[in-house]
Amino acid sequence: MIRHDWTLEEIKDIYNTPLLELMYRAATLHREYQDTAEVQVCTLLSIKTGGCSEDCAYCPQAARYNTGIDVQALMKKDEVLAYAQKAKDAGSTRFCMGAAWREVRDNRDFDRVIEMVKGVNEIGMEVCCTLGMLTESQAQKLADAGLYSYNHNLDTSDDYYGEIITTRTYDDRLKTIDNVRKAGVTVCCGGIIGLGESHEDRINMLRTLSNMPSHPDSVPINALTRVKGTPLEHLPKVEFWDMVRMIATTRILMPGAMVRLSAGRAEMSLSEQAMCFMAGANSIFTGEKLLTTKNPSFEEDHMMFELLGLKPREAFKEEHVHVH
Ligand code: SAM
Ligand code: DTB
Ligand code: SF4
Repeated sequence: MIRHDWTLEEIKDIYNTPLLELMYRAATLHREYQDTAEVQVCTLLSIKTGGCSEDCAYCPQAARYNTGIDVQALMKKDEVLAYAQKAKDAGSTRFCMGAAWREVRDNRDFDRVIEMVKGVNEIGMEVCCTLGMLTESQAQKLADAGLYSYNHNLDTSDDYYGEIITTRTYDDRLKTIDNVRKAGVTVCCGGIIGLGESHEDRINMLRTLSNMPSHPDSVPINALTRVKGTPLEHLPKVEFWDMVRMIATTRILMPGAMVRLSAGRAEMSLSEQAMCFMAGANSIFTGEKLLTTKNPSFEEDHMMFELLGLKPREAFKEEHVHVH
């Protein structure tokens, strides 16, 4: 049964279950609700890199930190479409375009992104964007252009959020997610572990996600990628087992969602990634890079799929309902 009324105590109990038992429970639900032979392959491309006005403490693209990222203007549509086609040829079925923006503005760059959305849609991939905050009418414009999904993460708990970002609020994030839903675009919303948060914060973030009126269609779980020059560069590396615990808990709370093993994959072995799939992950980000940091290559991922007997989930498998 898909629930939206999880209590903090219930989530705590699940999260604190001994690891192998937790994995077994998550794997059982995974088998019940999902096709475990399939993994959703979502290719990321940073279409506008660096120079961001925000202060997200983890982010290499924030202008205020000295991370050595070159600021680049919005990419040309033809280049974006060529990369989307390359991703499709490599087996990817979803294409996510990211921009280092605080929010979308109604300007010529947004018009150009709309054209990119139309173009990727014509290639036959599920189109996703992550462009920062969005108004309802902007979400509607993207929906009309064929946008399938919008990524906007909670990142962490409401309580811890202020330690990580001060230039916009938790409520701003929830509002954007609401605007996306109203436009009939599916929601991709998750978070990051390893920001210095407590277990309680992780549990609280999962409570917010799993008690949404409908669960996000995909939930990215990122391990902090520590980038030199950001305020979080000296934090310890996320323990692999914490990633497994987080993925399994997410799977149990939201059995119908795609749970995405996101940032951090480049530092994992094949056996570690396999363990994440066993624990309920059924989606990954692929691409030559994530946005600016290292990711396994298309070839490496192809080999992993062969080895583990996985196949990419086909595009548009479940028609989502547009509520125009
Ligand atoms: N600027 C837009 C925004 O913030 O919504 C879109 C792009 S932003 C880079 C998308 C997400 O990437 C962030 O919300 C965060 O969850 C994730 N992210 C960014 N830097 C990261 C890092 N160093 N490690 C892990 N996840 C990261
Ligand atoms: C998400 O949850 N993770 C992706 C995507 N959504 C946009 C981004 C991860 C970025 C990691 C740091 C970088 O490559 O710049
Ligand atoms: Fe800007 Fe997004 Fe990075 Fe925050 S996460 S600094 S909003 S690009």
